[in-house]
This record gives sequence, C-alpha cells and structure tokens, in this order.
Amino acid sequence: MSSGPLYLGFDLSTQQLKAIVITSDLQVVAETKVDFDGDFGAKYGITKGVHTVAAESEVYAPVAMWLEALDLVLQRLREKVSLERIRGVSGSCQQHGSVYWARGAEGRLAALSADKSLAEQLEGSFSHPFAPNWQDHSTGAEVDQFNSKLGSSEKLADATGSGAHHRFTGPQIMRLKRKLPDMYANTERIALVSSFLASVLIGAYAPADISDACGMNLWDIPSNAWSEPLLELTAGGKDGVPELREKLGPVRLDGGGSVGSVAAYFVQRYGFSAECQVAPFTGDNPATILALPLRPLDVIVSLGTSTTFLMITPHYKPDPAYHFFNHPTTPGQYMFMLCYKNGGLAREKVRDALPAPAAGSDPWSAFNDAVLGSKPLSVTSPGDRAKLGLYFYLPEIVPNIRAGTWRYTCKPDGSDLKESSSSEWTPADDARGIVESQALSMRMRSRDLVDAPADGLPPQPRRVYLVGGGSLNPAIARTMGEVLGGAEGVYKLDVGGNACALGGAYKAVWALERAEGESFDELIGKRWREEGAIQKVDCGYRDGVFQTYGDVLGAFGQMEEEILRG
Ligand code: XUL
Repeated sequence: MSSGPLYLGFDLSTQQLKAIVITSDLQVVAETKVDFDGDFGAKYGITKGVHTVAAESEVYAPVAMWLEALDLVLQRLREKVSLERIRGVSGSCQQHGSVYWARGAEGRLAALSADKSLAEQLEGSFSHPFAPNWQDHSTGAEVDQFNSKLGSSEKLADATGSGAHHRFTGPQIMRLKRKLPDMYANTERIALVSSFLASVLIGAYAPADISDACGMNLWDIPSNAWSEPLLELTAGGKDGVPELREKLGPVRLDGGGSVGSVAAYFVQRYGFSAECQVAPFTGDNPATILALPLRPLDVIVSLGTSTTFLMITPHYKPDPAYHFFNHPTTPGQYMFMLCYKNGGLAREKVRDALPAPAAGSDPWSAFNDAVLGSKPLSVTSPGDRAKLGLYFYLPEIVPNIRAGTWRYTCKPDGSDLKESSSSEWTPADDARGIVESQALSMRMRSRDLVDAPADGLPPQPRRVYLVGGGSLNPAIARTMGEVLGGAEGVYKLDVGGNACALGGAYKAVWALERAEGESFDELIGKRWREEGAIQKVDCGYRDGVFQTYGDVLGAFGQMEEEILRG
C-alpha cells in the first residue's frame, strides 16, 4: 500500500452506516459498516433502521443511534487502517431527513471529551430525539399547502426543482412545528442528515449542502436562496421567517473545499490527524452520481425493486413529477432524477405470466427470449400496429397514475392511438412491452435535457450506465440501448454495494485536491480505472431503431394522459 494520503467516505443510509477508505488514486484500502438492526436493533427497538407508527404514517430514526453508530464504525475502521493518514472526509446521507439540535447544542459539540462516547455526551442536545425518514408519509396536509403556496405544483417545481412530497424536509418541518411547538421553539439548528453528520465531525454546525438542500422544497434553485414565501408557509407567517432562517443556517454554494477540521474528539479518541479536513457531505442520490466520473449527458439507470433514473444536465426544466437538484460539485449543472415505484417487481409479475422455465434454470430465460426474439414495439410485418403498454402493479408517481395494466396500439408513425383488448397481446408482447414502456417513459421525460453527443447524431445520452439487480439482464440492457440510445453504449456499472460511500470518498478527494477550477469529472476522470468497474453490455444507439421509438413518444405521452384523465 502506498504511504500517501487517504480519504474517508461515509454512507449514512436508512439501515447502515458504512465507511470506506481510499487512496488519492481511488484504490479502496479499507471498508467497514455498522448495521442498525444487527448492531442496535434490540437497544433502540427499530426495524430496518426505523420506527414506524402506521396510524400516523410516521417513519423516523433515533438520532442517538446514529451517534453510537459513528463511534462504532470508527472503532471498527481503526482496526483496519491507520486513521492518522486520512486527509479528508466526506459522505453520503439519506436525503430529506432532518435533525433538530437543541439550544446550546453547538457549545456542547465544541467541547466533546474523548473519554466518553458521542451518545453519552450529546444526550439532551436534540430538541427532538428522532429524525423523520424519507419513507414518512405523515405530511399530507402540508404537501397540499406547499403545492398551492406559489400557485400550483408546477410553480413549486419551477422554484424548488420538485413538486411537494411527503418526505421533503420543508413539509416535515412545518408539521413538526405544528405538532410540537415547544420542540420547535427550543431548536437552535435544523440540519439535514448530511449536515448533521458533518457537524458532529467538525464539532460545530456545518452548513447545508447545495445539492442536498434541493430535497427540502425550500431552496429556490434559480435564485440560489431560501424561498421567502415557502419559509413563510413553513414558519406559519412572515413574523416567523427570521427565526426559521436562523434555524436553517446557511447553505454552502461550493460542494468542495473544507467546512472545518475534524474535531479534537476524533483526533484523541481514534487517532485522526488534527489536519484532517471535512468536506461538505451530500445526499445519497447526489453521491451516487459521484461514484464515477459521470459527465453531462451521461445517465445512470438503477434497476432495483423501484427504478431510479439519474442524469447530469445543464438544462433546468422542472416538472412536478421529476426532481432537479443542484449538481453536488459542479455549478451550472443539475442532477435530474426520476423515481419510479414500478420497476423490478412489475417486471417479475409480467415474467410470471410466461411459461415457467425448467427447475434450476434462469428464471428470466423465457422473459429474455421473448424480449430478445421480438421486434421493436412488436411490429413484425408492414401494416402491424405498434404496441404500447403500461404495467403499474403499484400506484405510480411518474406519472401519478393508479395501479393497473393498460394496452394500447398506434400506427408506427404514432398516429391513431387506441386502447386495445388484452386478447391482441401475448405474454411475450407484454414482456417486450414492459421493458420498452419503462425505457420510453425515461426517454420522453429526459428528451429535452439531452443534446447531440457528437456531430450528426440526434440528441441522446452519451453513456447509459445500468446498476442494481436488473443490470445483469441482457434483454433489459438491449432494450435500454434501443430506446434510450447512448452514443458510447450501455454499460453495467459495478462499484460493489458501496456506490454512495465511494461517491462520498471521491468527493473528499476532489474537494481537497482540486486545482483551481478543476471539475469533479476532470479530476476523478484522470484517476478512475474503468477496468473492473464497468462492462459494455450493449452498443446503445442504433440508427433507425432509435427513430422508430422517437416516432411513438407522442403517442406514449397521449396514452398516459388518457389514463390520467380516465
Ligand atoms: C430520494 C429518496 C431516497 C432516499 C434514500 O428522494 O427519498 O432515495 O434518499 O435514502
């Protein structure tokens, strides 16, 4: 192992706190984790990292457990690597959650003694012992008010990058203020999970991160400032705005540099160097796009139980069904995010309607044969109509459509769209249809955000990276390439299960080693080794096929609108 500086990336997610240590040239030298249920389930009575109060649709995590987890993860890490060599720390944290520091807490943070644990010393430092989790659904009334405050959910999305969502921090703060007014009055600082963890590490309040702040419905992205009317709504009137501003504190516009040196507590207790700097922490989705040198026009499609589509774009064109966040490191670029509820589970249901493959063989073989053995939009001979379907086993959010299955056909030029009867569709058509419809939805929603990646090519992504369970599936890879394009191809990205922590560690390297004006993808691009991390799984853009799908995008949108109206 080289003797150069090391960088530490954390990932504080719902169920675990992970830590990963890398060298300046991005080689992993150590990793470890704390599993909340495994390590603390009995003590804190949590399940999958959280408490759930079904009657109130509340989901929240005990903040003290995160403090214990930080001590424990460092104890484990210290056994694997000398923490003295760590020059910079950053990290990824679950988005939208909020931590409520009590009055006087910053003083206690600054005076931590190395001979007692964080949890012991910071007991009583939180005005609310729990952090609302992104799965919380308790804010229905607040969401309605956020959506109407600026006139419509479209206007809210124009300002904050997203329509109102139950999990977003603004509605969460507004509800807790109403429910627990004394708690709110006693709050000195409301931190995001990312700024909370950075604060503990520096022993002072760290500012909110420029990207993670966009998950609050409070940050006005075009004006780069807190939104006055939305603060007013959250605070219950104009008079409460100065107090809320004070509690929220500043937002740091630079995703790089340092927010402070690591606190003496960590130097004395774990052997960190007093020189070690803490760079701004960010949210887990922004950190995912930092797990590789993702460039503008590159796309990540995460194919898990749900589907997430992440892209870097210079175009800011919000819509209530999407999310725009400031890019975590690059001013002027945005992270565009689509979160679909129907992903892998929906594909599995369609798969299960096909004849079951022989015991012991790949459960996806019949599904893959159906997709790979058929033609785009199931048009096999001239005169065939193009088949378009929607398969929502759960109510969908992109767009906001109830659960159900719909099958339509149109002419291959996109005209004459009609609902069709399921008898015209075979289970094999549905297999092709579900993968195409998932890709068509992404293409339709991102088409105005891409430019031509090279002369003579139509606007499309440059590279499409697939991650998660579905990325191993050749039928999905090919269909993604056929529909979305991808001038440089479709790749399977395999950075282990630690993409977020790795993104955090890469962010620390860039934050502290960047030359004047050097962007994240420039610096990381020079040091990142593709071999082993990515594998080309499809050629991507196919002249002709890409246009075939382009011709039915209008019909696809029309189908969604008809169903929405119906
Ligand atoms: C994103 C979201 C989740 C959490 C998961 O908006 O709510 O992805 O960030 O930790």
